[in-house]
Amino acid sequence: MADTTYTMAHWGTFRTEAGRQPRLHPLAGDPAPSDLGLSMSSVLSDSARITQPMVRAGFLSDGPESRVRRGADPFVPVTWSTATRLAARELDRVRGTYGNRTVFGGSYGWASAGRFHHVQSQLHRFLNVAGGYVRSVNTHSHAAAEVTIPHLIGSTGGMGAHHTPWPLICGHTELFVAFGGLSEKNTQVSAGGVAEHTVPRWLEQCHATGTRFVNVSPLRSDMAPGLDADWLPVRPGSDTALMLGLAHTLEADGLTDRAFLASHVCGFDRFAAYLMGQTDGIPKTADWAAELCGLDAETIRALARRMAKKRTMISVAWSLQRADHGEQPIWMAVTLAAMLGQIGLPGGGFGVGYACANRVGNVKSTVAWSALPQFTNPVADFIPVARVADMLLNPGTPFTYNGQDLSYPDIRLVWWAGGNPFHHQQDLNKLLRAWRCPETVIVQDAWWTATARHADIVLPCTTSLERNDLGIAKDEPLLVAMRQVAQPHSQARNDYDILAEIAAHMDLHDTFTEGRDEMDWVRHLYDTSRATAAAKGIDLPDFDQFWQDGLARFELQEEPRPLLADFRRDPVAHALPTPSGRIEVFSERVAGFGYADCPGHACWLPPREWLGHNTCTPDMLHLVSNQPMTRLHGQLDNGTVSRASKIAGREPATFNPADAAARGISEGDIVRLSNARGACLVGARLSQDVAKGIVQLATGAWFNPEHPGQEGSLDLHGNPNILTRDAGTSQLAQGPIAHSALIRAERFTEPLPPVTAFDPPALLPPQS
Ligand SMILES: Nc1nc2c(c(=O)[nH]1)N[C@H]1C(S)=C(S)[C@@H](COP(=O)(O)OP(=O)(O)OC[C@H]3O[C@@H](n4cnc5c(=O)[nH]c(N)nc54)[C@H](O)[C@@H]3O)O[C@H]1N2
Ligand SMILES: Nc1nc2c(c(=O)[nH]1)N[C@H]1C(S)=C(S)[C@@H](COP(=O)(O)OP(=O)(O)OC[C@H]3O[C@@H](n4cnc5c(=O)[nH]c(N)nc54)[C@H](O)[C@@H]3O)O[C@H]1N2
Ligand SMILES: [Mo]
Repeated sequence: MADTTYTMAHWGTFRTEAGRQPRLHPLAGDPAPSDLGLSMSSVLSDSARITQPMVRAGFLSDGPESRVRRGADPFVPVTWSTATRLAARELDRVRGTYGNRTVFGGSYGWASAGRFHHVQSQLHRFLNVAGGYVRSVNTHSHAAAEVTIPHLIGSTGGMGAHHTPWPLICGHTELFVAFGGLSEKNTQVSAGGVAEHTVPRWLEQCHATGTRFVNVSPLRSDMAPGLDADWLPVRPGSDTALMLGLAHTLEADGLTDRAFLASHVCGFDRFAAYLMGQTDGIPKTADWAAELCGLDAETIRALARRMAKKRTMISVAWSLQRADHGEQPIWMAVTLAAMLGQIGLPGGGFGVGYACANRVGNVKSTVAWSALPQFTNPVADFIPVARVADMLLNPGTPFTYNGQDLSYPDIRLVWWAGGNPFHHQQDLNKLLRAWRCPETVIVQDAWWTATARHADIVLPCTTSLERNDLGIAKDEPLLVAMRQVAQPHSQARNDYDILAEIAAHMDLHDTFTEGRDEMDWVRHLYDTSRATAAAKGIDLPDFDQFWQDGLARFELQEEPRPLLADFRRDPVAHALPTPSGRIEVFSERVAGFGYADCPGHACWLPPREWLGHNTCTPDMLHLVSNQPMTRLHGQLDNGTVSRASKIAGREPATFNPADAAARGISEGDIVRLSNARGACLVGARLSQDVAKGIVQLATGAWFNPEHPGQEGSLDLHGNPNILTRDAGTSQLAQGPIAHSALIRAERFTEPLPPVTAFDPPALLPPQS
């Protein structure tokens, strides 16, 4: 056997040294390894690790009747046999009594890297074998963009499927206008794994070859200092107005590319009538925009003229569409890019998500790597992912989604594995209320996350270092043999073995496993991937060689191509799969849905909560709850890197010094952030990099209510979702709106309750 082993995580590939606390070293050649890997071994056997299966005490004694005590009850440690039988019994009871349309298995979340142990794939496979489940569609990351972009260009190109890649930005893009910045902290990760962290190097190269950057963001730190960017501290939620002001300047100055509009675009006249004020009497001038977005009109006009003169990339971070009316900045960015007429040219056009993950902007690989097959789901019902609390609270209530009139299913059993809704969902007090509705909640996780604490049956799983898997990073030329380097902690089991045992209790074992164990599956997924790659001319070693070598590198075959290059070249032969075959600046189809909150073209619809609202008072601040530098969402918050960043154990929140001074807040103070929805404690940091009127609090501090299970409880640790609003972006996409929230901040002078997020909940003696 080889003595060098490797693991792949969402935050990078590492060489591993086995041991009780395995050591991890970044992959040789990774130009910008992420510190997150340093946390991995520190959380393997920490106090937050779940040691054995657990059942909520009230559930054991009183069953579903006790569900109001979820989150407050202590847990009883039980044997695996008891836990898996109980889970099987509950699923059988619920599907037998009410049918599979009452089982929610959406189970959204990032889980872990690795093709086989991707737990959502396993859970969905298991639930499909057991008759199906209600699923969720789209992502928390970019739901509004996922739904909007296909109406505009007929695919998710420029958002997920394909971007104009870095090699065509570098050396071509003269002006890179980044709405929401290009935050290098976010390039530490990619869903499914990273081989090499290449974005910082690409950005440096672009800068060195003459690309000029504009950082349109409330945070100066959303762009690396080395890029010498112009900083336009836009008022959050107003980018659409700013882009309209830019568009108006182009029109007024005769800078719109009429020829491109005539040959490639549908419905510009309908939009132009709105832009110029013919439909509503309000011309969307730079002066009009300046009032709304907090920049001066001359800056807006100058930027528009610069954009028309230069090869310009219009980049929109995913954050902009995780906001009220999140469809609009996306639609408006595509509209603006269409007016500039550079779509399809190297370095021009638009892109949604540059620097939001390491992968975005890589040359797209066409190899379809194998994943665990899930069978088919006999249940058709679904919800847009962020509507989970609405679903649980309002069974039978109608809702709209992308032109469809649907209604919320009546959920009796929730099964969550590989995600953490008590991290990711907006308005945690509302989620807590919603979470009391289902009869049964089953959670698989390795740690006592807030979601595990709000479960009835808790099934502790292994982590990547404790099992064998196949690592493949999308659009990167590396396969990783993820060989086990640590023994499973305490009684933790692989999710696969947990589900296989539950399936056995339901006489579904063989269908679920197809007779394969862990290594059979890893080998099978590798062999089928190898065959797919071979068909594309990529030669990979056989499995035994690969497993011994630990890594398989290859050459990516694809040429870098600008987004929509063929369509640009020949818009007839390469017509887009939109109704008109063109870029739909006006969409007859979306207009036909009749949604007042998302009409047929981009427009300014003020957020219900923002600094420009007439009910907004000077004591309010806009909450930017962006992605954390020190962890992945809630993952690794218990690790060394994240813990080192805390202030008196609380999540740091960064204020502009003037806002802090006005509230008597100094660096290091404990501060209470609050609004009508909830309150939390944070540690204060002060920085001029944060625009006035803004407080920045990263997501992911484990929710730590002072009185667990009680609505309205103070969160002691600094989870922003106790403050954010849970509503859909619009009737079109129903995406989450985490970035549209106002709060108040005050020094916290009461005795400071300790943070207990990383301690296990109260446990009763084990059941024998
Ligand atoms: N306020 C605010 N909220 C946000 C956002 C925001 O910008 N602001 N962003 C949103 C976005 S973009 C996202 S993607 C979501 C992320 O939300 P999530 O994806 O739910 O967050 P994670 O912390 O990654 O949750 C993954 C969970 O899976 C567990 N896990 C890992 N590996 C395994 C495994 O092998 N088996 C099992 N059973 N469990 C495993 C981890 O321990 C962790 O608890 O948050 C959203 N929430
Ligand atoms: N280290 C690390 N990296 C991550 C993640 C993580 O948890 N940790 N999560 C990953 C995931 S799941 C995703 S989806 C991506 C998310 O990628 P993004 O959605 O781009 O990430 P955010 O950090 O939420 O937002 C980026 C910046 O947008 C700015 N912003 C917020 N509101 C506005 C606005 O109204 N206008 C403008 N112009 N700017 C605004 C904020 O200043 C913020 O810093 O990141 C990924 N990368
Ligand atoms: Mo995300």
